[in-house]
Amino acid sequence: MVKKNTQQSPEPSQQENDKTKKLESFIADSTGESLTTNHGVKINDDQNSLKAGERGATLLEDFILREKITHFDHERIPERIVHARGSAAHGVFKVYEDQSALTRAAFLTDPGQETPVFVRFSTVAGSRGSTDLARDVRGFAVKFYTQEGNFDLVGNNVPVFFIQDAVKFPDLIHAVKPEPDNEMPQAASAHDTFWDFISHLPESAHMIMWAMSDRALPRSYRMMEGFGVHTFRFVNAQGVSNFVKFHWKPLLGVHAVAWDEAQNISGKDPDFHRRDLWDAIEAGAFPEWELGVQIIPEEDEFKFEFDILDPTKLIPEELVPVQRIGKMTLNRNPDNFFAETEQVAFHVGHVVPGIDFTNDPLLQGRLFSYTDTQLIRLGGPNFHEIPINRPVVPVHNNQRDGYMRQTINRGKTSYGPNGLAANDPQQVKAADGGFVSYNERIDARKIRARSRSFFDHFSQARLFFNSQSDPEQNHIIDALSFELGKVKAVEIRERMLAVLAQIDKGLAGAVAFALGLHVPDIALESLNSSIPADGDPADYASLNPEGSLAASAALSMAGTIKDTIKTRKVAILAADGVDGASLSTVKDALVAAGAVVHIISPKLGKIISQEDQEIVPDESFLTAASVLYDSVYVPGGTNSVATLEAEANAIHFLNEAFKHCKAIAADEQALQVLESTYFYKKLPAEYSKETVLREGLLVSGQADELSSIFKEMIALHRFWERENPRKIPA
Ligand code: HDD
Repeated sequence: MVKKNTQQSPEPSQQENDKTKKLESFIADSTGESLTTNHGVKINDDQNSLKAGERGATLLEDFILREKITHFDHERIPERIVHARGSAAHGVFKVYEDQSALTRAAFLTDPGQETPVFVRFSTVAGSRGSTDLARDVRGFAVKFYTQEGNFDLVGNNVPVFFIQDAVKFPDLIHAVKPEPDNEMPQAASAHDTFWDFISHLPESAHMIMWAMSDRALPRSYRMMEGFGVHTFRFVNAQGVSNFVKFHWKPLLGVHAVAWDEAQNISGKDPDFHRRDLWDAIEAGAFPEWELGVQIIPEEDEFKFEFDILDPTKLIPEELVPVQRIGKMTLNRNPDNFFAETEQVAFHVGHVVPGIDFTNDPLLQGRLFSYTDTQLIRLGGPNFHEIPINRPVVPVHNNQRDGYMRQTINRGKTSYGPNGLAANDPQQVKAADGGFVSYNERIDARKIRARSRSFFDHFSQARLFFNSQSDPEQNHIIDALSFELGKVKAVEIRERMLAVLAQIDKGLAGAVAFALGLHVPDIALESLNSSIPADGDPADYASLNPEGSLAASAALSMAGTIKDTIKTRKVAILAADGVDGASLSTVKDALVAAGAVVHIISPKLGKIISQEDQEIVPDESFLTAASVLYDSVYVPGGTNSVATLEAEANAIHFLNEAFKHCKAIAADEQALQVLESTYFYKKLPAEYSKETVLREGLLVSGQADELSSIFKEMIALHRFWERENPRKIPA
């Protein structure tokens, strides 16, 4: 049996798989055990150091003290240079149907095979202790423990990247990290060095649109898409290759929070995403994604308006549909954050037979960086022996020794060929599963250069902007106005406006207005500063063709799944004298549909309903905040309503929920609470269901009817149209 967390996840049988069984032998459980030193000596006194007399000096001889302090002094390892802040979970992956026509990767050919996975989500720029709700790209790294070795899909929640060549990665990260003189700001791109760099690098324009969109403010890790970003290859048993782009599609839909809300969450609960993932898994609401692939036959490599090796480009789903080929379910929280989440070592170069690389220059550079970074972060070449990194299949080779070696290799030979051990371990024929690189033909001169096919920097940025709904476009304008507003150097702001003008004149104009500037007239040819010393600027000028696709629905979040309230958090505001029947009818209906419902009252302890029943609140107004919930319900009950009406925190809760465009419902008896809010008097008292589902505000005396419409409202997630007046003073 797998050792469980103190809070037990349901259905433990589902959680046992090859990887959890292997991990089991490393798990230590101190329940009922004696306290010992690291060398197994039982400890009698862990309260006092060894001294010369009761008041005397501590003795150097105290090996128990020395060992304990020394270990403590060495507890920290360097955090990841990027993606330092993360959270992870265990799970499983299953392919729906045999994909052997496309790939020989065994885990994608056998629908009966359940492959264990470990998935780590992360922000990029912030330190380990930074907030989850920073405006940032999110890492989405999946380790598949397959029967042919580990395959790591190290992706992001955005399908493109800032740069086209790995040689620019250190520059990008130096620019976005806190500035080197004063180490500010933490976990934020809203500062001069980032925008200075971006304004000189037009290849980042497309990624910037994504990073300034609501994609950078996910409601939950469980509600994000994931992308492998690069074009990879699938290779089948016959050696036939197809290009492939990987996608993760969340079954709960793709949802975001508002920027003002994100900033507030960062104060109220900087662990918001970490807690959300943990709580959902503990509650048995296992997060699920479908694995999607876009397949591009080898002969179609050059049929697109962009280069499929360029990581700043996506392949619109209208051109190549995403086929959903399998499902991943996360069903177990880690036992130990450091041992698993911190020590897991992902590498884009961990592939299995049937999956191979392309010549994308960003991917090629990544193939070097990931092992190198683990060497410094985990302290030596044996990081693959750390339990979370071990494959579920045996490892045999002639690599030996090094810091912290765990394996005890028997025998005299650690070389091949050898005669003493009959050449063991043996190489493996391709037909028996030996990895063979795809034999791509390469016939080229050795040069430092970039293909002109990589120089269309704006048409997909424009495609993305044009594909957004009105509220999403407004959010991009607001985000750019915020970020550039935080930039001190006016010339950086102006240069960025010139870049934005290449994407969309209206966008540039709106941001310029917010900044109190005019869009400068900087010619397309002079936007790119990423030119070699001997390069002719004309050769490096950006291209900006119109692009034949006007919009792509898949790029907007507006049309995402909106038919479930599973795991959505609902606050019920209540005080003594609450109408217990109205409260429990609504609560029970929401819980039955999978929502998480918390009762929030002026104080903790208990409240007494008008029916004289005790109700235990989950939070008080001191410990809760509207930004931690997706919607609010106010039940009736004369005394409760009177208390809430006079409770400034309750009114603020509602005002803020309204400002952040959330579903709000109230019993008819609670109308006076709503009337104390800023927003209620602005709205008509009577609604049709259609208006309710447009406005996200419902008042009804019928708890049953209210529950059913309220569920539809919560599923819609947000009512962004409310932002138009933008006058809510919460
Ligand atoms: Fe990277 C970590 C994703 C480009 C160098 N990267 C890292 C992680 C993710 C990504 C999700 C965190 C893994 C974890 O949870 O432990 N990186 C990407 C994507 C990229 C990308 C989607 C572009 C398509 N990365 C990239 C480049 C380089 C790196 C171009 C260097 C040339 N990335 C690293 C790294 C990290 C890393 C320094 C830091 C920690 C680690 O590797 O294990 O090697």
